[in-house]
Amino acid sequence: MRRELTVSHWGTYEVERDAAGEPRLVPLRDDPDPSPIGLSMLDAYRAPVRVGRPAVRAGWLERGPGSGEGRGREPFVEVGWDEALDLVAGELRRVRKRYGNAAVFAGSYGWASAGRFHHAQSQLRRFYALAGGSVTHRETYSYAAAQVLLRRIVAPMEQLETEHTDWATLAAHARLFVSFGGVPRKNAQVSPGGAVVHRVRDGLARLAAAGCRIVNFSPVRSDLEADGAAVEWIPVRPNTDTAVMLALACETVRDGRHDTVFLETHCVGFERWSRYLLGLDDGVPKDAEWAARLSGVPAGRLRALSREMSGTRTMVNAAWALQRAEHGEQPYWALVGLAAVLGQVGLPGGGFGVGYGCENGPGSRHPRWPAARVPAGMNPVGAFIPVARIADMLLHPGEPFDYDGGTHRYPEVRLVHWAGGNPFHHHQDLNRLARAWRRPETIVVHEQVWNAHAKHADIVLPATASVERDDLAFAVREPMAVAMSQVLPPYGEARDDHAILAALAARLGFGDAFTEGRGTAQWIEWLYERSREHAVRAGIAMPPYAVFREAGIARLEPAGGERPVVMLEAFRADPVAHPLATASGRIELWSDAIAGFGLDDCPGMAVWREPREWLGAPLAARFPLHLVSDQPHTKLHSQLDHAALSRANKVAGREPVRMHPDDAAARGVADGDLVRVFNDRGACLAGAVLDDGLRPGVVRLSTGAWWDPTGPGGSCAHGNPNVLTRDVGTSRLAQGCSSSSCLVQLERYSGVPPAVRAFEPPAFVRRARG
Ligand SMILES: Nc1nc2c(c(=O)[nH]1)N[C@H]1C(S)=C(S)[C@@H](COP(=O)(O)OP(=O)(O)OC[C@H]3O[C@@H](n4cnc5c(=O)[nH]c(N)nc54)[C@H](O)[C@@H]3O)O[C@H]1N2
Ligand SMILES: Nc1nc2c(c(=O)[nH]1)N[C@H]1C(S)=C(S)[C@@H](COP(=O)(O)OP(=O)(O)OC[C@H]3O[C@@H](n4cnc5c(=O)[nH]c(N)nc54)[C@H](O)[C@@H]3O)O[C@H]1N2
Ligand SMILES: [Mo]
Repeated sequence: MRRELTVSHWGTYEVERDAAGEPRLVPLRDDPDPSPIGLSMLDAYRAPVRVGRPAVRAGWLERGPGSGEGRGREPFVEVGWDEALDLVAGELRRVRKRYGNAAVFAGSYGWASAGRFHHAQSQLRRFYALAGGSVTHRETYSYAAAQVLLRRIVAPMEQLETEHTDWATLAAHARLFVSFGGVPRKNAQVSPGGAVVHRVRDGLARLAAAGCRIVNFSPVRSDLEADGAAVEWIPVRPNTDTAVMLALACETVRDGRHDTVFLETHCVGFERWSRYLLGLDDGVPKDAEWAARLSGVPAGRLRALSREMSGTRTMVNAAWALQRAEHGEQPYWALVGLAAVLGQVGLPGGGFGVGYGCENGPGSRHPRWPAARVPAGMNPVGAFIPVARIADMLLHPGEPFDYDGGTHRYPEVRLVHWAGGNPFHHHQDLNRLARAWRRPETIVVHEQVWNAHAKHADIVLPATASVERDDLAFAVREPMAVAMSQVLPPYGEARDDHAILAALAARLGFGDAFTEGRGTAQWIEWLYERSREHAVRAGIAMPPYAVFREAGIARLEPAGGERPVVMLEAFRADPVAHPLATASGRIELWSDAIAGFGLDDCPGMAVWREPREWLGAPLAARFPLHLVSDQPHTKLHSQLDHAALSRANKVAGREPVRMHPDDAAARGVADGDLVRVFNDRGACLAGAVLDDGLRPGVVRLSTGAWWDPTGPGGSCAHGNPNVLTRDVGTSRLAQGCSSSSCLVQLERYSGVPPAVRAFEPPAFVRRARG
């Protein structure tokens, strides 16, 4: 009998059916540490907050494009599919004819769902390549600063991320593992495209069992918990990691413990960077005392750690959260610089990590090979934005912005088309985004649920969930390909993104080009066969499609077995034969190119620059708490916030905000109290949880609570931290998001608690008679 499986970013699940055929999900038996996030998935995808029918904002239907001030306020009118698709096709035709394709934004950032074929962005990209193009985005919310920086100074982030030294090699060789921002198991629940085997718990346990010492610089103790190990927790002040790393490098150099040979043969720019570290030009040595004042970490501990690091095989790692901050380029450049000074880059167990624990992938030994994707085609429109500059684009059309050494202009966007992402979850300063969102003439959204993103659209097209589709799952460095089976019928009238776009393409005259005459089943087989060809070239044998479909799973085993992975091993062994793709072919501790851009907020080497919002800033007098808005452990971003697991974690019906007992006592707040978190940008309600595993002065409100601006004065009644975060680029180099640099104040909420309306669909009305 055919084995039924379904795949989500947070895990692979077997489908069991009772006598009546009712499905139930259980974790894949090969998974040693399954994530609970998926277990309440089936119920959640049957909840009434699903979008069941196409719907159009009443004001848009009556008055046509424009009238954006009604978004998020006006009721919706449900319409049939044909009418909805005709409206979207008509709008696309109108806007393209009148203003050209550069007036359409289909950058549509977001995680959507696992599954290669039904990946919403892939489908949308393909659609717009055939439709004459659209404005798109560059880089990610996850790690834009690292992406733009690292390719210039060491190697592309995408390469490094999939090339982390594996856990077994670390256990065999590393004797000291120093992490900034931990190795959070909560985050390693996910792999984009589908986690299969969760390995971080065992990886850390193995490291500890082998006697490797583990040190965690983080405002949050639980960011690094290894079974069977005493982890040293150093509660660093948020956003000061750069200072700590500079000091660790400075102390090493000052003592002459640095690896002069490695710096000579594999790096450029050490001369200049060491002058900065030692303070030869500015008179300020970036030593342990200097860093202690900024970071709150005792100077003695930093000096001792620096000695331990250079005498031991050491891995230094940084979470991505560090670079989602103002000047987020700097901690990553300093991390690479510190590893270069220690001289262990490319050795087993040594060097640097750029995200152990951020996802399940880093540290895997399973082979990396390029599985096939839906062919994207070419987008002829050149206009783009750095992904996190969406509100700037809408508010400042035609104005210039800097990015990666160039100056570009924001396009004038009239139509926004989004599928598979939730800007009303992911963007900073949501009140500002909502203002920007009034500007376009028309906003079309494919959504599964009536979240704030759907509620702020003009035309909402109901999309199926992954459990409602057959598909094919492959994720980077996961050990298996999985045949996904449809577990549930589509909710209401929901359709697959592919089907929606195929119907639009047919209306616009390129239906056959979009589908290439293939149905869904044929596309899935086509993707499998293309992937199989790639696999064979990488030395991995995969079964014929029919066998795979029946078995549900194909193991991706390379001929000759899996091999240890050591990041930058070949470059280390022979930097002449295997140069890096940087301008010099080496690690750049000084970059002529970046220096040449003349950016005051990102000069030619790793430096300390104060963010505008951190605990050392003047603003801390009014807003004395640093907000950590990390990834939620009970969901993926905003996805499944309405499911049982996430709801069970709420406090007083709101997202929990964790704070140190001293900070709570100073404000008269008790565990379980409703509190108001606020700054000049906005406010939200949240439920207090006291936690001595936080650095005092730091509060932690994880992301993902659906934005619900129905609280007092338009505040969020539910606890979305992005009403508080600042919408500013990391620097003029990368323009990434700066969600980690945010100051707030908090008080006990004594008013009448407003109801949480986040999970209620909008109001619907019948069409006005005309
Ligand atoms: N303050 C703060 N903000 C952050 C971060 C932070 O650390 N702090 N992290 C940032 C990061 S790293 C990221 S990656 C972003 C994440 O931001 P997003 O990826 O935008 O967040 P999701 O909630 O996953 O949004 C996915 C949306 O797609 C919908 N969806 C799922 N599957 C499908 C499908 O098949 N078709 C369609 N049409 N829709 C589908 C879901 O219902 C959901 O609304 O958030 C960023 N924002
Ligand atoms: N369960 C779950 N897992 C996820 C996701 C999810 O939504 N849910 N999202 C996924 C995505 S899209 C991404 S990009 C990754 C993100 O991976 P990360 O960026 O690593 O995730 P975060 O949880 O934001 O941050 C990790 C930890 O860094 C710490 N931190 C914050 N600021 C600082 C600082 O200034 N200094 C130091 N030293 N530490 C700091 C916080 O305590 C936090 O717990 O996670 C992925 N994993
Ligand atoms: Mo991300």
